[in-house]
Amino acid sequence: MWMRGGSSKGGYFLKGDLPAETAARDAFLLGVMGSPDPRQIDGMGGADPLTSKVAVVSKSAREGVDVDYLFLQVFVDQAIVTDAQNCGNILAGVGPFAIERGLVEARDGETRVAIFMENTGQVAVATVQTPGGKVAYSGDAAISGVPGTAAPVPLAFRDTAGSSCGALLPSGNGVDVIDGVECTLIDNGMPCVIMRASDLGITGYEDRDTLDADAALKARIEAIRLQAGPLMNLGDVREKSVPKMTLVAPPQQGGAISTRSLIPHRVHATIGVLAAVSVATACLIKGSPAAAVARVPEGRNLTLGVEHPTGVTECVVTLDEQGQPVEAGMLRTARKLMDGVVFA
Ligand code: NQM
Repeated sequence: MWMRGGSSKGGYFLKGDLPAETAARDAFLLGVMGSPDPRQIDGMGGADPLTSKVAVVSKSAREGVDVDYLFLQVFVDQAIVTDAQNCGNILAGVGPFAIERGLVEARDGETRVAIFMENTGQVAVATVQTPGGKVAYSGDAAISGVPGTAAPVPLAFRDTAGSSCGALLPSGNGVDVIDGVECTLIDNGMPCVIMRASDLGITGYEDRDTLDADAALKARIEAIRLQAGPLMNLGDVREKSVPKMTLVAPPQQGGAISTRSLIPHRVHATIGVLAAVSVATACLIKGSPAAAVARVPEGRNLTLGVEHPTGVTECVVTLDEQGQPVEAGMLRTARKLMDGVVFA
């Protein structure tokens, strides 16, 4: 099934329909997407990392969990398929897909689907609109980066701190200096390196194409990323899609912070779901580059607007009594685009 999940798009497969062996599965998926090729002309991929994504879904044997979800990023112009990151946008389509395929029984009204995210080992809960026991895709919810409105799919995350890196701040510091640039190395669901845009000589309000065309800036950011990888317990990240690189600036649209994200080599049209949660969390770390530019409300249940090139993504972060993040939530939507047979 091909679906839009949040502001991403990709193929959703039942695990049992794919080759069991990893190399054969990856070769099949590269063929499906038409990679490696910058245009992905011979496949389903949309010549953009945001539309070259795969969800592999199966019924879960875990207590209290409905389905297991493995996210795979199929690189556009390299023959790489990686499970080294999670994806909270593609996650938004997993609940509807699981119901459509009969892995989860729908209730009349709405159906809660507990999803084990295999990439990082946490559970997310998606609430899917199911009037009359059927998935509804149309509705009134709007998310930035997607035209029009659709049925809401709220997502709730718990225990995402250190999902891939073992700790919220894997280097043990709120701020590290790499190549003379202050960085926060953080993982609250997505490993991210957060830097002040002004420290890299830009405003942080440039559009996607302008930043994508700046080869010197991208080379400087990649040099920082390769050094951050080992500090974040991610090892050699040359062939990995993490950590994501986020440039921050003061908010301009009433949100908490403005962002431009590289995922990690192309500039994101918006920002990833879990990346937004990680950036929102970084705003709460005293002395960090994000905190220096952010406007953060008071309280323990915080709605933080993360501004990006095409709008604002609102995250809700709940803190415990010690001020540590314990839960995060975000509104997404999803849409079934096509159900059929794909050829590799
Ligand atoms: O951060 C893109 C996306 C993502 C990831 C990426 C995501 C997340 O927007 O949870 O959703 O960072 O590669 O789809």
